[in-house]
Amino acid sequence: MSKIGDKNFVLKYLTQEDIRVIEDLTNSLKSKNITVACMGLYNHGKSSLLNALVGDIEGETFKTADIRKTIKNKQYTHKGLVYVDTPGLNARKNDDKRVMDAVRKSDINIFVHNVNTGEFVVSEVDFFQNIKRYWNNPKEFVERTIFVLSRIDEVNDDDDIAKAISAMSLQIKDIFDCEPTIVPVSAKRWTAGQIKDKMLLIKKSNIRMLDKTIKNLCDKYSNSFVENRKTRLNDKLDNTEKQLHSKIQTNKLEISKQKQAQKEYNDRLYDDIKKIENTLVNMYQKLGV
Ligand SMILES: Nc1nc2c(ncn2[C@@H]2O[C@H](COP(=O)(O)OP(=O)(O)OP(=O)(O)O)[C@@H](O)[C@H]2O)c(=O)[nH]1
Ligand SMILES: [Mg+2]
Repeated sequence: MSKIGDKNFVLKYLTQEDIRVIEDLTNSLKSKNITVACMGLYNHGKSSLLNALVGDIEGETFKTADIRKTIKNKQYTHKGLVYVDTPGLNARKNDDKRVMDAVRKSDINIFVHNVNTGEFVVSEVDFFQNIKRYWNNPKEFVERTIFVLSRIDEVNDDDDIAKAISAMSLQIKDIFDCEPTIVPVSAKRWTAGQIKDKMLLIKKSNIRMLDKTIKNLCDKYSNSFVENRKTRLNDKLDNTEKQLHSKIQTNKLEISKQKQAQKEYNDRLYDDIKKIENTLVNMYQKLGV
């Protein structure tokens, strides 16, 4: 068996996480669908929004509630788009990892932000800073992300919506140095509009506008999705190679340290033998043997 085919050998030098990421990225190359990942803080309305986007009035496709409902990434395919729902950022330790998993595999992102909190809060900014730190091309993240200002039915004054949008825009520009696309929506109005057959409510929900924005992004970037997926896989492979090289250097250093230590030990032993021999010679001389 070749070394790389030996699981124990691979796990000694690469983490299980590395292997999973490489497998995920390789699989994403085979997929013909466009993946839309939805993310944001706990309870900000991600699952409700996705239900509206896939046309589910009952809200059964993606589970929603006031208590924490989404614990795993869940995906659903609708009209050629794979919508991925993720657990709330910062809700639990492993949740952010699940969100990062989804972003890594997605072609388009929807970042949901609750209008009631005003501008992006610290944990959202931390998430963006992490993207900036670990993504090879952070601007590309903003270009293929739609920032959604959710639950707009809960504010009475349209000025508050405008203020939140300009504050969010400034924050994104500050971090990524590029302009975000921000769409204010209300999943609640969309559901009510559908149930009561009220066009005005549906229009004011802005869900159709969001749907259009997603389709436009799909058209704009359709040629680069496969290229992006390849780039992400190559970047990961490059990083893994660098990681392995650095392990080789560490191991070489360790071997040379051990050799040096062994040499010093041998030298000390040799000195001791010499001392014992000299002592014996002296003793024999004193005894006149
Ligand atoms: N008023 C109003 N409430 C909403 C809207 N969208 C969602 N909600 C409510 O917000 C709460 C959370 O909605 P979810 O869609 O489950 O939120 P989530 O972000 O998926 O939550 P987690 O998966 O637990 O992180 C529920 O009580 C929803 O009814 C909206 O547009 N307007
Ligand atoms: Mg949810």
